[in-house]
Amino acid sequence: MSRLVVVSNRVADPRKTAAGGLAVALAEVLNNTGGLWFGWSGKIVETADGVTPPESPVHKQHAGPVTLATVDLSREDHDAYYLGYANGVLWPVMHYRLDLADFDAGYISGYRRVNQMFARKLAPLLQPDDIIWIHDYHLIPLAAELRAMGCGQRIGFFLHIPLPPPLIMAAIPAHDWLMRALFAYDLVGFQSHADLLHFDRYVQAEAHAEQLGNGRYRAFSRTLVAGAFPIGIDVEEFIALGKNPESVEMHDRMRHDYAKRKLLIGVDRLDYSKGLPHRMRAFRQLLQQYPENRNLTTLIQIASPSRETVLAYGGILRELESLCGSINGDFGDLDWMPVRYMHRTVARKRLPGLYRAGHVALVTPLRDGMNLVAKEFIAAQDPADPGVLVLSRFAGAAEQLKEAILVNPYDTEATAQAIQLALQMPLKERRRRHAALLATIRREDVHWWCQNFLAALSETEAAASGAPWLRL
Ligand code: GDG
Repeated sequence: MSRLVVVSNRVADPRKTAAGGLAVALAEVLNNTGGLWFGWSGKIVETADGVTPPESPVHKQHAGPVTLATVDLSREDHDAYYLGYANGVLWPVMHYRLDLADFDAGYISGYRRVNQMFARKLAPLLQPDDIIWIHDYHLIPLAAELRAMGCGQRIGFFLHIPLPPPLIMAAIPAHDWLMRALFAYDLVGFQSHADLLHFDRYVQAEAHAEQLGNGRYRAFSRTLVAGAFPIGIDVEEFIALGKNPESVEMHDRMRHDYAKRKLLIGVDRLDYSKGLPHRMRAFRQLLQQYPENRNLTTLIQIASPSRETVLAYGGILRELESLCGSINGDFGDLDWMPVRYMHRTVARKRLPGLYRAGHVALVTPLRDGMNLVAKEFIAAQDPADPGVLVLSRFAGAAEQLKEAILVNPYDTEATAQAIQLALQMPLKERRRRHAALLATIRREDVHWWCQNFLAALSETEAAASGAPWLRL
């Protein structure tokens, strides 16, 4: 059996239980095959102005049969690659937010430099029959860099975030370079069929790719397979997490403290793609349009800190604080605060209890690759008395979770109506929808996702038989 090599911007220690669903799933596959996980260590090496820092050595650590190999980044590389190009250009554009993109011409050279450095450090660690799985928008050109160094192994890529329609993608000055870099992979996976369709339209229009059937595309003298592989969660692990004392205590305390009220729950990284201000406006509309909810409904919004050094994130924080303050000021009472907003992270072992205490979850991103919170909320519910999921139609998860109440988060009134419907939903209907949703996330869980992707990758034609890769 081939060894699996996973590459992602950050590497998680598979032995630590705090790691999320993705880390757990990848760790499981890595544990089975005895694999290597390569990425950035999270450390930034500071150097004096004008001094070129020495290149980072590879730090190796063994976690059972898995080797974790990491490299540090210099401040300059981190700022251009991670803050600049990945999170200042690719993240906003791929979430359809051209208005927030910072197309500073200097970022792309840092992005490329770090991908080249990753390739230089990774190549000597590779074995001829390794299967390599590269993750996410930070590392799009990594396979091209590896190919230019002569790597002929099978290489797959999974994009965790959306791929926008061709004309939005085309706003990135180097979009053709990025798309060409994708053709260095043997398999490219997207979260949803919508993303796959955008890829199909892009490569046919901009790269004149030939469609060979069965998801195969030919361009730049290379053939790749593209497909939709919606990521799931480890449902059984999440259900088990919900039985731990911290989670049970969280649930009981919330239901006790809010005994007279219905709870709406939102759990998101504080990110402009998650639609938090739109959600607050819909909640305000709910209180205006359906005054019977006043004093009887509380929205608990966790907005965990994220990428605080990226400029665009300061604005969303201030906007959210101001909206929550004004809702509480306008509608609150001496014994009722309509919105409890927390700009902090809740311990993972408490999350299932928080979700289970919710009568309704508000998962209303403006655009999202998948959205795992929606799936975690379903897994955490009591099947006998489940809460209701209000889900944005713009989350990748909406393609699978048809029994949620799907909303357009830009439509404040319709979203308020949907929340009202969720709050009023009879038990029988809640149970019916929840049973169907739980069956879906169980069937299409994170292990299904991993296995499908790796099976599709091992079925691709070996890259070694393709044309030699010319440096981009
Ligand atoms: C990217 C894509 C795609 C959140 N707050 C807390 C907390 N979380 C955890 C959730 C969940 C994860 O973070 C968030 O996952 P999402 O899928 O919602 O979103 P992104 O972070 O944007 O992830 C996304 C995903 O990659 C996977 O491919 O679905 O579309 O953007 O697991 O539980 N965890 C803890 N405390 C918090 O306060 N412990």
